[in-house]
Amino acid sequence: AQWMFITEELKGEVQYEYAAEFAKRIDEKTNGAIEVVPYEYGALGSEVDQAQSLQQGAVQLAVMSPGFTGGQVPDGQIFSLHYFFPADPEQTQEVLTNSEALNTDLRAKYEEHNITPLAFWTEGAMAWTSNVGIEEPSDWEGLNTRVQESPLMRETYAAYGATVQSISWGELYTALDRETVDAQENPIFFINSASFYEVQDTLTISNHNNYVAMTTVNTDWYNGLPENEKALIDETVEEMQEWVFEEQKAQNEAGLEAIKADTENPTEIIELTDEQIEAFKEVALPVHEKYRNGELTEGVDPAIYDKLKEEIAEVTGE
Ligand code: 6CS
Repeated sequence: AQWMFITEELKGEVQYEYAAEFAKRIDEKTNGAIEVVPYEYGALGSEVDQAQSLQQGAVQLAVMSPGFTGGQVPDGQIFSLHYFFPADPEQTQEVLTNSEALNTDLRAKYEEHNITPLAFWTEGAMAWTSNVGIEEPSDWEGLNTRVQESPLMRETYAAYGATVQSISWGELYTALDRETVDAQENPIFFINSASFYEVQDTLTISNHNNYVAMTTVNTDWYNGLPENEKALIDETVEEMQEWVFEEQKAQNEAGLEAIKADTENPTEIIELTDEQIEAFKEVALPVHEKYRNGELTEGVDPAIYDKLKEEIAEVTGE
C-alpha cells in the first residue's frame, strides 16, 4: 500500500521531518509493505487547499494547523487564545497529549468534517516580528498583521488595536517585504527558516501561545482500515509525541542562534518581562470569556473550553 502524507512545511522543518520520521517507522514495522510518502508545503496548493484534499480523501494523512480550518471547526480556534495554555511548553505538551477535551471532544467536532486528529503537538512558543518593536499592547495600534484563517485571531489582535490579513505563509515574506503586512506570529524556528526576520527589524519573545499542529487522517479512510493497520498508525503517532517535542525544541533553539548570528540582517530581540506580559494578559484574558460565550465567533462549544481549562489548571496547579 501507499499512503500520502501532506505537510504545511518544507524539508528540514518540523512538520515535514515529522512525516519523514513517521514514514521511516511505518516502513520498518511493515518491512516495506506500506510506503508512506511525505509531501512538502506547496506540492498540493495552499494550507487551506491541503485541508480540503485531506477532507476529500485525495490524501490519507496530513499535518494540519487548526488555524486554517477556523471557519469550519470553530472549536479548533481555542489554540489561538493568548495566554490560555501553560507558559511552559512541556506543560502545554502534556495537556495536548492527555486532554480529553481535545483528544475526544474536539476530535469529534473535526470528525463531522471527515478529519480525524490523532494527536496534537506543539511546534514551539509563538513570537511576534515587526518593524516597530512590540513591547506593550498599544504598539500594535495601526499595524496590519498576518494571521491564519481563524476569526478569533482577528478579534484577539483587534483587542490590541491591530488589523489582520489572512494569507498563506508562502506569500508572507513578500508581503512583509513590500509592507502590505506589518507583522506576523510564528515559532522561532520558522521565523528563521522562512527568513521572515530578514524583512523585519524586531522579534518579540512574547510566549503568547504555542503553535499547535495536529496529526490528522481522513476519517472515512481511517475507519475503513483493517484493525491491525489502525493500531499501527495509532501506536506510531503515540510514540512520536516525544520525538516531535525534542525535534521542535532543538529546531527552535538553533533558529534563535541562527537569527542572532546573521549580522547581515540584524534583528533586535525583545524578551518581554513578566510585567510586560501582564499588560498583554490584561487585554487578552477578557477575550477568552467572549470566545467561550460565542460572542466573537459562532458555533463554539463552551463545554470544551470549560473542560480544557480545568485540565490546564490540573497540570499547572493554578
Ligand atoms: O505561519 C504559517 O502559516 C505556517 N507556520 C508554521 C510554523 N507551519 C506551517 C504554517 O502554515
